[in-house]
Amino acid sequence: MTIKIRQVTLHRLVMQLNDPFQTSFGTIREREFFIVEVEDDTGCTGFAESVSFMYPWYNEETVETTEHVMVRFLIPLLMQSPLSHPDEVSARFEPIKRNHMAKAALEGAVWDLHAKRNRLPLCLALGGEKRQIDVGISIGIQPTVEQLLHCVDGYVNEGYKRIKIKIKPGFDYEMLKEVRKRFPGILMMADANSAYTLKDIDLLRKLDELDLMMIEQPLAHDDIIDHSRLQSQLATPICLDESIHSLEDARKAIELGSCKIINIKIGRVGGLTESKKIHDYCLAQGVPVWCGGMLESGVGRAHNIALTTLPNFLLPGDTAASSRYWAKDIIEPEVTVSGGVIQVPDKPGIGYDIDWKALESCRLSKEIYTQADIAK
Ligand code: OSB
Ligand code: MG
Repeated sequence: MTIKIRQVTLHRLVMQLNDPFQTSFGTIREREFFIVEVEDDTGCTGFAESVSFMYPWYNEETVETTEHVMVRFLIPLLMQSPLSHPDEVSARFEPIKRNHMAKAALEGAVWDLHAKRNRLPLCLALGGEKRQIDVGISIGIQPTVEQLLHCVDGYVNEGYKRIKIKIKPGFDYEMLKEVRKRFPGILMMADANSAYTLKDIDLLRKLDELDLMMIEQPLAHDDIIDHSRLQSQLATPICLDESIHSLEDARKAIELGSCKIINIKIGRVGGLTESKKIHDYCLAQGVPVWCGGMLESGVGRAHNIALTTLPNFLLPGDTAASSRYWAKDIIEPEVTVSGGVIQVPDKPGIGYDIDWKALESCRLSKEIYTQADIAK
C-alpha cells in the first residue's frame, strides 16, 4: 500500500492548564502547540501533536522552530514522493539534523493515517500487545510540603500506580522524606530535570534512604559521562530523559552504565519508529522503559497510550487522565484513568475522535500546505 500525502494542515492551538506546572527549569501555565493533520490521496486523514514548548527550556526546540522546520523542510520532504510504510518517514527526514519534535509530529500523523487505512488500532500497527496500561502521575514543584502531601494524597486515592515528584536544589531530600514518611508503601520517584551536578553527590546519595524507584535526569541535559559516575555510586536506579534523543544515545548510555531505566518520549526521540527501536534495544538489554509526557492534549496522549502497549514498557508512565490537565480536552471521549489503569481503545488509528468544536475553540490559526504549494 502506498501512502501519498497530498495535504498537511497545521492547527495552532493554545490551551490553559488547570494548574501551573512547575519544574526545575520553569513554570508552564498554558500549552501552545500544533495539531498536525495529514491527508492522503484517498482522503484518509491522520493526526498527531507537536510537543515543543514556547521556551527552549526543556530542549532547544520551540513552537516557532517546530513550525519553521516543518513548513520549510519536512513537509516538502514528506510530500515529495509516496511512502510504502510510516517507518520510512524518519529515514526521509534524516538529511535534516535534530529537530526531533518537529519530525515526530509529522511522522505520528502518518502513523495514525496508516493505521486507519489498515483498519487497525495504532497500538496493533506498532506491534503492541497490552489491552490496558498502568499509569502514574507527575507532580510539579509545590509551594509548600503541606501542599505537596495534599496533592500526593489525592492522586494516591485516585489510584495512580506511581507518584513522580519534581525536585530542585533546596526542594529535594527533606521534602521527599516527608512524603515517604506519610506514604510508606507507594511507588515513588523524583525528576530533577537536570538541576544537579556531581558536586551534589552527597545529597544525591542521601536519596538512597528513601526507596525511590528511580531518579530521573539528575545531571546535565546533554550528559551521559557524569551520569555513569553517579550511577556507580548510587543504589537508586538513574532514569534518563533529556539525555536520550535516539537509539544510538540509548546504546551509549546503557553501555556506559549511565542509567538503568529509560524514559521514552516520542517527540524527544523523533517519532514512533525511533521509539520502537529504543524499546526493542532496551528489551534485548534487560533495561525497562516507560513513556514520559509533555503535558500533551488528548491527541499526544493517545499516541503515548498506543506506544505504551509494547511489552518492555514495564513501568507506569506519565500519561495521566485528560482531566488532570484540561477543563476540556480536544478528543472524544477524553482519556480516563480508573484504578491507575487506562483501557486501550480498539478503534482504528489513535482510537479517539477529534472534538472539532473543542479544538476550534482553542485554535489560533490554521495553515494548509498542499503539493501545489510545495511545487512553488
Ligand atoms: O521531565 O518529564 C518531564 C512536563 C514537561 C516537561 C518535562 C517533563 C514533564 C513532566 C510531566 O514530568 C509529564 C506529563 O504529565 O505529561
Ligand atoms: Mg523528565
